[in-house]
Amino acid sequence: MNTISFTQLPGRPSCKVYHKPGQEKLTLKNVFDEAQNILIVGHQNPDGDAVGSTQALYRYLKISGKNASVIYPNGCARNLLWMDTDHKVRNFANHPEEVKRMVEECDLLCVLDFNRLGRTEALAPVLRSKQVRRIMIDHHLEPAWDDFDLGFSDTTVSSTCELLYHVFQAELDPARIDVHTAECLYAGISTDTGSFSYSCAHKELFSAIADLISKGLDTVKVHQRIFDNFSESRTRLLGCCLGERLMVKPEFHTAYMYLSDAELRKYNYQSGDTEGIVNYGLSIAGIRFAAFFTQREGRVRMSFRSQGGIDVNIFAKEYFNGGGHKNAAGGMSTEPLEAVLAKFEAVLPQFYKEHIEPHLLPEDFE
Ligand SMILES: [Mn+2]
Repeated sequence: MNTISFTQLPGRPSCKVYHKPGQEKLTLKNVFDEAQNILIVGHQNPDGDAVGSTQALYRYLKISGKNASVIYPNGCARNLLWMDTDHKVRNFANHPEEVKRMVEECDLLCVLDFNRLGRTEALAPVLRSKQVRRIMIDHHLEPAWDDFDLGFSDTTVSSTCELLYHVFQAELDPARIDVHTAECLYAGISTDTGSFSYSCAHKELFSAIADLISKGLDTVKVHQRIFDNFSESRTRLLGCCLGERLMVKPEFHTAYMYLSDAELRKYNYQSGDTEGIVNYGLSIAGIRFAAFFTQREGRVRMSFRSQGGIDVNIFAKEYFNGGGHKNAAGGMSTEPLEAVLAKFEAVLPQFYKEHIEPHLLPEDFE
């Protein structure tokens, strides 16, 4: 068996740096210097961290005089579009031929906020077919190292945007971070931490934000653009979830919500409208595991969030073809919504019995 060896990002021992065997001399700076046409890729259903990190790197490369573009497998939420100031982002679902041509013409692929090409779903075969250097910068568990020539992986950071900030410091030229780059980095950090409510209790994150503020970042402005920018129908959709679709299982410290495709249509669902809704489950006293199910395009997508020792990465992997982080993960099923919900309730006792020791449940904060 081949063992993979890693180096560390200077100054950050928690960030593993991977080099494909034989390519140990590659540095991020050299790779960018040698590339003419850089394509930056986000994951399926790009969230605030995906859009923030890809747009921040795009901006940095543009300021560095590089020709760069950003693509996503499908569209992002309306409240994230302000980050694409050049209106150059293309998504594969709406512009398949144009995106194929962009992949064909690039000489470097950079993937951010995911760590295996499969996360781009329908776009993955297009990316795989292009023989070109691939770079990965990400904070999720278990990267598919073989997919990349050079990889930066730190699972202790709040977000890919936080990691990208550290990569700028250690490997690139932080003086080129301008106000807009700072805004994009902050957008990813604030969304991936649920507005600084989880994964954010480390001083390095706040030092980074202090530095971004010194570059002109207005945190209030970014917060309003992202969190106070929903459509009326999205707010009513949230009301439907909380009022009519909330199930609480106190014996398992669990709450879940679900939406069928009929309900999504009723509330004029737009991409990104269900982002963050899962977290409301955790706002109930005593609830440590929250799940959210949406039925769309013949699939049920799931978001899992937890607190403390409840490992939803294990849960998502074991029962719902998914994964992610210990306290935030996702899953997918092609079964009908009713069957998925029934399975969820059925596997809870088993999951608790096998994976949750009573002492791992965090104490109530009363
Ligand atoms: Mn992220």
